Amino acid sequence: MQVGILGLKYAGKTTLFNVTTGAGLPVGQGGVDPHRAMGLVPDPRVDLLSDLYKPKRTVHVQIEWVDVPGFEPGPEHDGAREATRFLEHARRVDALAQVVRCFDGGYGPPDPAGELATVGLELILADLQIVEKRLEKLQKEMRLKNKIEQPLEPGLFERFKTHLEGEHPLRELELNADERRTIAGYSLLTLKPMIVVLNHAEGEEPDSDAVAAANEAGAEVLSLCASVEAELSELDPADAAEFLADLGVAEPAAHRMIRAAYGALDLHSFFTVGPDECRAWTVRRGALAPTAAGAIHSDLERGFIRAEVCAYDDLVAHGDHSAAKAAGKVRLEGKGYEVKDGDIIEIRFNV
Ligand SMILES: Nc1nc2c(ncn2[C@@H]2O[C@H](COP(=O)(O)OP(=O)(O)O)[C@@H](O)[C@H]2O)c(=O)[nH]1
Ligand SMILES: [Mg+2]
Repeated sequence: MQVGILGLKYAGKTTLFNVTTGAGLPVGQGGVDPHRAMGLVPDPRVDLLSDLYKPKRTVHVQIEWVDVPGFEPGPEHDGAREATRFLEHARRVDALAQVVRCFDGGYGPPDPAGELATVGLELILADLQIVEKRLEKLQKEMRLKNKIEQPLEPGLFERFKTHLEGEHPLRELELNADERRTIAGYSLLTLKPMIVVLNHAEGEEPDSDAVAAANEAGAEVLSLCASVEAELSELDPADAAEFLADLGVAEPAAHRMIRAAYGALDLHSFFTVGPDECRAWTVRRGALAPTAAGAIHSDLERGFIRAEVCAYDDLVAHGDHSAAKAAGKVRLEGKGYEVKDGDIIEIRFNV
């Protein structure tokens, strides 16, 4: 599962990529190469479980980040080439995180709403191109064979075309499960989940016009100062904690941002605990217990009998697993159980 960090040049994409992955790349280069790396999804719940169990190992979930080359709308032909490059990379990721420059930083007065509109329009035009091509193919198919293999497609793509021509992202549309299945293979950009990261100068407030514009595009909005987050991520944990305490916040803004991106991928976490290892695992929302077991090991899925489940909040409220059990908060669940975010699970299996 990949999240693409995209936006205009000098918006702070590589700075943010360094924060999410610890890659330590040079910033301010306006480089055109994509970078990719895995990064931890910080989860205070895992840390607390780790404090409780003192395991030999603590393991967080990881997701992959792609630092997509920046888009700079310059002279027409150059702009077009840059657009192609950034669109190609955006096409291959599962969710988008657009970074918007709200600081000056010597790059000129920021224009967050304008940046959102520029990038948003590129994504819309790219989708429109795909939709129009597909409609032409469908018309040809109709002429030659007098029938259409995917009967849902013509109506759906006509609807998409109208919507995109109105300069609206497709994520605004309500689609049913059949429609989603029909278009799953087209990697339409404006259907991908998107979060918007408003990148501020230190100590500045979110820009209300930018927030409104991002909300309108159907995106989740977060504000942070990427360069402060970068400094913070380089401190050792004790110094970082002290720094945050001075600011009166519980955790770095980047942690919330990473979790928002993780959530946008439609993923959530369950935990396993014990003296050897406390660990967060990832499953799609809606996944059933045997799938969760399979995330740990294929044997656990194959030989799945039951899952012993305790909600994270219940465990914390009662202090430990045996107290939670005594209070009736540990359940035995079968194959049809839908795993919830924060479930602490032990799989019973037999192979
Ligand atoms: N003042 C300020 N500067 C930032 C911030 N985020 C990034 N920068 C600086 O802006 C420049 C461009 O950042 P970079 O991450 O390379 O942008 P990219 O082109 O989008 O990858 C660098 O010099 C960063 O140090 C921020 O939040 N505030
Ligand atoms: Mg960069």
